[in-house]
Amino acid sequence: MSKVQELMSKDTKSPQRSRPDREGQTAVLDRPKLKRPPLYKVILLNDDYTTQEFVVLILRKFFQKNIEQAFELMRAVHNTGKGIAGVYPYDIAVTKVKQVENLAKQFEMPLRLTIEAE
Ligand code: TYC
Repeated sequence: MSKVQELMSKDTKSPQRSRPDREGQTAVLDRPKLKRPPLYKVILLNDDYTTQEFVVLILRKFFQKNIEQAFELMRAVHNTGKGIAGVYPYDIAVTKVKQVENLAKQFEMPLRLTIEAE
């Protein structure tokens, strides 16, 4: 087998941990191991003025909840002060907070959200 054939025959798709036969060898042909991005909780905060209906709408539109999930979470936030709307990589979490707070502003609702590292 030529050097080129040898190179082509190597399985570059499997991560090294699934190749015990290559343990201890330099992993130049393996794909770099990708770390998953850290995740952040988008936390919905209760207030006295945002309508329950608006919160349910937000949870359906931005956080992919169905009617039952949205209503249950809205009631939980109403009763306890806060609740997790969703968990996302940082940029997505930040974008959701901005989009929701912008829409709330347009509807003159004081709805607020925060972000917390998982
Ligand atoms: N407490 C609000 C009311 O009774 C409803 C509400 C629920 C507001 C959840 C914000 O994140 C919230 N109208």
